[in-house]
Amino acid sequence: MESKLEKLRKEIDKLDNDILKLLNKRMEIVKKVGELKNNLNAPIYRPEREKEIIERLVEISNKQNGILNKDEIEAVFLEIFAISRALERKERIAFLGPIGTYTHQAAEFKFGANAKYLPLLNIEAVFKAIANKEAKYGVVPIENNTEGVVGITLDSLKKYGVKIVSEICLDIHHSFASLQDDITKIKRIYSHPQGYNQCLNFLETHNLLDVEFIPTESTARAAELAGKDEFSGAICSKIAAKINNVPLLFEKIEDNLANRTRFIIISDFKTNCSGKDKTSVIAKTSHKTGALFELLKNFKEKNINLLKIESRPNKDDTFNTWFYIDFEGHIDEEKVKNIIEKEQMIWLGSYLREC
Ligand code: PRE
Repeated sequence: MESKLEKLRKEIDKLDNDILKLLNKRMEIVKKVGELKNNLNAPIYRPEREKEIIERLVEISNKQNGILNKDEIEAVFLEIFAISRALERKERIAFLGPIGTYTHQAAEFKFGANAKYLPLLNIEAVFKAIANKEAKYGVVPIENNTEGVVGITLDSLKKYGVKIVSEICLDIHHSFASLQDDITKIKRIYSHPQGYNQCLNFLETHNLLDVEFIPTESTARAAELAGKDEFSGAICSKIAAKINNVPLLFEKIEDNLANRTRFIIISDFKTNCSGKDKTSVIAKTSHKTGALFELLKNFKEKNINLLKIESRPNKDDTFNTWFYIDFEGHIDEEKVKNIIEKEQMIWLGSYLREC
């Protein structure tokens, strides 16, 4: 067995040497691309190009009956792209922290483990960091399929004039972590309100709905607090519990096991058309009969598929609202550009549709 294993390992070593040689060669070319982009002050992150590369490789792999599937190829190349981007220009990525949040997980998924991260304690601070150029990219949650939209993210998109350049969908699994192994002794539960509301069945089943709920700015902060309070529990991610040394009492406690959150990456530039894009806008309608109907009719007439429409309050002394709308297409397409201009919508970004 040992000699057989050694033989196979030797083959692996040889291939690893080749992979490393090719990776170094790739990174030398990437550095040249970086120099070009830096001279022109052009954006480093080009999601449409990354998509093109992955699609090409998956096709080649399928033709060659390669053992790797699409997800595996994507996982390897997303890491390669993340390292490439960091080599081209080391850019800071702000996210809704602290370390250990689901948003941190989403940021690492896109930018890799080696990027320069800036954890910030609330969503608006991430928007401010992009608007003030303290970070190039920001990662924030925008909606969850159990709880709906994150209002502060929609309001900040309206307020700060930053652009959406990408989206990420993550499966979200909550855990119940506590220093206490007897659940009946728990006196306080820490969590972000969205996390708490996603686990109501679990809380009811374990008679925890009457226990004091202390809302926190993030599920990671909840884990931190539960790590200092032996009569408490936190609803948080597995990673946050681990970072704060709080044992897991229960896992996957969310009501909806298909619980997913959509995150957006915000920045200050326009991404190119990929052929499978989504556009986000803000629209306002007047207080006239059929005004919303007239707005939506445009989409039907131009054969544009609406993906989401959400109304948000103006927050002034009226009860007037504005609309956040997602639809298929890219602003570089004539019909998309026309509808935005005609309805005087505020363009928030056109980006590769991944959710
Ligand atoms: C590269 C890196 C970053 C971009 O997001 C897309 C692709 C890559 O590693 O292939 C290279 C690059 O910067 C580019 O093609 O524009």
